[in-house]
Amino acid sequence: MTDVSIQRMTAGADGFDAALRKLLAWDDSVDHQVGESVRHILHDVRTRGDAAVLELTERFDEVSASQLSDLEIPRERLEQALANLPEEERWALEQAGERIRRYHDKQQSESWQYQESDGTVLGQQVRPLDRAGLYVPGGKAAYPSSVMMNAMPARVAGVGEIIMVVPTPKGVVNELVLAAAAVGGVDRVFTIGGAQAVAALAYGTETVPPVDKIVGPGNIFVATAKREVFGTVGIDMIAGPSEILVIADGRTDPDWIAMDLFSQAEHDEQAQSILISPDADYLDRVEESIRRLLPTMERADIIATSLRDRGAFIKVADLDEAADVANRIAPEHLELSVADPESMLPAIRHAGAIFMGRYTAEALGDYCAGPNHVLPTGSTARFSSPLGVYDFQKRSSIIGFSGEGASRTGRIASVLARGEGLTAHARSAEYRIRNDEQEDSE
Ligand code: HSO
Ligand code: ZN
Repeated sequence: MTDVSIQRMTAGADGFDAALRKLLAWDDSVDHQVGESVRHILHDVRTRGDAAVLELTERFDEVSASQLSDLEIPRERLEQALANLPEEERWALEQAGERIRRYHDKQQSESWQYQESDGTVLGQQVRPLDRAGLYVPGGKAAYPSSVMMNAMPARVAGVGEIIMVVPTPKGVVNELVLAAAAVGGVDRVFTIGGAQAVAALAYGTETVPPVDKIVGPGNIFVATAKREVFGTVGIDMIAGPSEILVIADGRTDPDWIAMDLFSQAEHDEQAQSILISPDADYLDRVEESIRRLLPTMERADIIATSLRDRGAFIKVADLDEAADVANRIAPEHLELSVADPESMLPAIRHAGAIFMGRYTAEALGDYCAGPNHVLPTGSTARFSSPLGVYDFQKRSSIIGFSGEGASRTGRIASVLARGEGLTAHARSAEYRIRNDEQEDSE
């Protein structure tokens, strides 16, 4: 039987602060060698375009083609992948897509304007990005759900064109990923990956059009490449390993909680699952469930390593203290497995997504609840938010002065500009100042 041990901590006890800091410590420093080779690849693609992408794809994925356009999957092929899925899978994908779209529709932000009494108009105009790039990992980390979670908000935002890249090592194509691209409304798909695909999206090649923002998860090479091209294009967050924090009042079936902890632990060895409860006996009972259920899991080894290396059970005095600890952790996913989650909600300040009550398994949020599953990890929920429609839109300020407004406000600008020693600014404003206070209404 797979052995498992999870460290126990008591909030407020001696050494708790240091232990918590150690638990959350996460080294995301980029390996020097990886940085070097990524920069080399970026430069190569930037200068040699298609030819470099083709060579690198042959080297890393063992896929060869005489021209890059041969690595594009036509849109009809995506629709075909969807149509050919087993009925049940297509149903689930479409249902999830529908729920995700409906939720994201709510995130539309409106342009606005207001008028001042002298006729001056000020406002903000919201516009979608022209083109977004979506990176999808190949192999075992290729999640169709992530394709939808990344594509859907872009589609809802009104992005002009969504370009997806997905490596197909040895030419193996994941049909579910293609089907999810169809549901998510992806426009073009290229079967390229790694830093070379990020470079192609950022700089453009003869065949791949340059995008304005790159989103989606990837391995260390992809993450490093995204960091490097940031500035040339926008990027989403750099996602760390999955995390779940469960606050339990001690009255949820311990098997449910054990499985909720497993559900993120099974993502990878570095994933983090933490349980907080005021009830010490309950922590024992969840541990018993873990011992009994773990051997039944396909990914038992990954789960055991994740729980041993990064998991924790934290005993608190009460639910108020639980909320305090949760805010310090600022988890990606927070389950409030308590009788009255609503009453705890005001105390929660930092969490990517909050799952309310015993019936709300985090796994539903990963697939089909509706909200996005691309969430801030590594305590970054302190300052960032789920991926959303707003990530694919930007705002322009609107400024329109009437003659009277320019005259009045120009006096302010003139004083401030002279204070900064910028005479052209000052005079530009002053030209429009009227000396006679007589009105006209242009
Ligand atoms: N829990 C992951 C997303 C995911 N889960 C995809 C299953 N498939 C994000 O932390
Ligand atoms: Zn998950």
